Amino acid sequence: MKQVTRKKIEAIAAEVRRANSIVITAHVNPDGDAIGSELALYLTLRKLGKQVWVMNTDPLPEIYYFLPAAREVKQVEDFCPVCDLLFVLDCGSAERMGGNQMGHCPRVVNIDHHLEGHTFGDINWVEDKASSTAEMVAELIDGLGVEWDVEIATNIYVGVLTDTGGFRYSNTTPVALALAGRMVSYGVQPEKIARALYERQPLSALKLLARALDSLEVSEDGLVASMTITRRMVAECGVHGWEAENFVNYPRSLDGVEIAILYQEIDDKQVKVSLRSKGTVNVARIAKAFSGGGHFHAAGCRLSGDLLTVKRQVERLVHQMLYVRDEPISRR
Ligand SMILES: [Mn+2]
Repeated sequence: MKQVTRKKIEAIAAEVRRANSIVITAHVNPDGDAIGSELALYLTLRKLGKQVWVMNTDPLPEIYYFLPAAREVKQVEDFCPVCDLLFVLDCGSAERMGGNQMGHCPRVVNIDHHLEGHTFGDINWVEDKASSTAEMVAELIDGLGVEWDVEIATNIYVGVLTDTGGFRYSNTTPVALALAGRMVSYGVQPEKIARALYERQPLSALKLLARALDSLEVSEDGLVASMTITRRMVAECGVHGWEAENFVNYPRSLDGVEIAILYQEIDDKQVKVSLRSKGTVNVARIAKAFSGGGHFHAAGCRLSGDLLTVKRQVERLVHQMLYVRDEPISRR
């Protein structure tokens, strides 16, 4: 372990020792890494006898209901925690927490692997080489000396698994794979988790996928592919509480595609945009330009405006990022 890492973990452990009441939160639209990290830390701090709450501004996607302690996650729209210590996980900026953000917590610890700002915590532990926040939380759990169990391990495993795209993205490092192996040694069953995450689609979601695939658009040079999900499509397919973000993997899977985009209409005024890159374009920069966040190869943001306006805005920026001089970046 690096010296800096050990120092950060020691400092965080000291904060934990001093605190009685602790709130854990993560970014808006929480994903598997955000939730897995929150719940693993929650279970760990409970074992240390702390009063702990997990609070998010957005609801927990149904797909994660199977996670140990998932029912402990509280959704609070006006997030304004009052506690001794606030943990902010997997969240590049205070704005990405949503709600009233910091609330009334004298101490804030921020643990993340995104590249962004991170100046909002009293302790900011940021490792952009970490595969996931879950990987960092696992190191913290070791540092706190709490005994591992299958519940904690399951949450960590899901964090690493989902943030590496099922061990496919470039952040699938030796450390990430070794950690996953270690979680399996604590009783995690990869087959069971893969089934829970990837093989439980409701029929309505598959119908929505068919509609979404019908909307597939590919740029003339084949480098950019996008799909669109309208509210009407969602209503007509009868989809409820289903997170369609993974559909972005279909345009991503096309041969030759560099950037894949999924547009999801939220309401009249808002569109959710998911971005994936297979090559040289940093989609986090695109998302950040629209106050979103993410990583080099996977990022997202929400834009105000109707679908057409939003598409035009995003496409303009994608075009700028993809083509420097006269030729595409990927062909240089
Ligand atoms: Mn993450």
